[in-house]
Amino acid sequence: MIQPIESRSLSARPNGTARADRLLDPAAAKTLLAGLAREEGFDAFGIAAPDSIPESAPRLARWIGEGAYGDMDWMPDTMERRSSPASLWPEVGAVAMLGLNYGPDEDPRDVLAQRRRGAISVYARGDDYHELIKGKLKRIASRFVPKAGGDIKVFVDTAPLMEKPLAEAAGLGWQGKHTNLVARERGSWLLLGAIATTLPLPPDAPETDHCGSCRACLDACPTAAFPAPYRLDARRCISYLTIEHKGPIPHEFRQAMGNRIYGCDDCLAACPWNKFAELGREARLAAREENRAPPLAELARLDEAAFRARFTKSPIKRTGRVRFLRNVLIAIGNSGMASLVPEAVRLVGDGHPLIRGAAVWALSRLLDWEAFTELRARHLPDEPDESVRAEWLDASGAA
Ligand code: B12
Ligand code: SF4
Ligand code: SF4
Repeated sequence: MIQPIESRSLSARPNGTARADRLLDPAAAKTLLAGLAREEGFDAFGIAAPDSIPESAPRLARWIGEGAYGDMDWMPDTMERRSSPASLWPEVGAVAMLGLNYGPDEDPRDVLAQRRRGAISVYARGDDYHELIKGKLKRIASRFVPKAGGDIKVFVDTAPLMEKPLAEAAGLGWQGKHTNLVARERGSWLLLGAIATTLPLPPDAPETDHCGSCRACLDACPTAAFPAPYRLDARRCISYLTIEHKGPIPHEFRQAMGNRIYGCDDCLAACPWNKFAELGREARLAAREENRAPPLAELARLDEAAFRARFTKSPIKRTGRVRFLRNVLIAIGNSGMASLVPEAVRLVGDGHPLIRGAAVWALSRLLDWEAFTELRARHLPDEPDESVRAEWLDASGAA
């Protein structure tokens, strides 16, 4: 997953120091790097040559041309540099791709049937992997450079680097029809990080596609977000809608969201290669108990301070209370639970229009016509925000 920060790349050596000479031959440097990656707990490692993904640039350009990035404006803004590692860093000699297995200890789809509870995607149930992987990569870099020489930059998710095609080129797995990397040894549950070096490390053989005629992930998607195999329209994806999208959730997707309040794992979990999945070994990525199936009522009561305290060190914190409560209210609207009405009624009076609008929609689904119109008469005349007024009026037809 992502966050709209330009780049998390960092140099392993202090600014201003002269470039280190090559101290090891490329094969020995690769062996050293692979060993350090293993010591830091990475489960997969491979090297991609900087020019190994020539087909990615036109595919990225097409994806952006179609507007599939939604309001993730940093995608078109960085397209040029994202197209290949050499556009991002002309001196790059090789890109090491590293994978961290985060295989869950339960089927993440089980919680989807528990309508008074929220579903948080597997990667977000523990600590934020960006910080975790960044720390690991920095430690590897600081041990590698003094012995092997060269310059180095590390990347986790947010830099303009196409991690999935590079990981495929490095032999870690292949980009499945759901567009994520799948590995024969562990299925879909792998988070990626990258180490770029000026050293010309010998590349690994790319992995080949093992999807065959399967289309389980495509059929599993609740919002039909795949216009074709291997292509995702982020605007329709619940992961994008619940994490990245800033405005109200488009009406078209609200029911399909069910109780998914942060990310979505349906296409990943559907993959038959997960039969080889193993439990993730990194304790900090393991699910916190309170994030497995949190009661929606409990989440709806989080004020700003409680939200920040509950999601310390979690990726959810970066999305913020407002968007998170918007998602919780959509799930409340889908719950069919009259017991959740008081939560939504209270949030109709929230200070933020995104929350008020989602609360109106939830109530339009949970209240009968009489109760809804009575509430509308109380709130609509004083509602200053155009989008919330529209929710009251739209919902009137539905209630
Ligand atoms: C933007 C982004 C998103 C967006 C868009 C996702 C997308 N598929 O593009 C949204 C918000 C939707 C998202 C969601 C998720 N994300 Co995300 N995301 C990214 C990010 C930052 C960039 C991805 C990107 O470049 N997209 C642009 C498109 C054009 O590139 P692409 O997906 O590689 O598309 C390729 C295919 O379409 C293919 N293609 C196109 N046409 C054709 C035709 C044929 C025949 C073939 C073979 C291929 C093909 O070529 C394209 C280029 O290689 C990466 C981190 C990074 N820096 O790479 C993480 C990343 C991809 N996300 C990740 C994760 C974990 C997720 C979620 C699972 C989180 C969740 N549980 O909610 C979901 C999965 C949704 C899904 N099915 O993709 C991981 C994936 C790890 C892995 N094993 O692959 C990454 C790598 C982060 C990380 N460092 O670990 N994400
Ligand atoms: S993450 Fe969910 S909504 Fe997004 S493509 Fe996969 S199944 Fe569809
Ligand atoms: S579910 Fe099937 S089509 Fe989708 S990535 Fe897995 S093997 Fe490929």
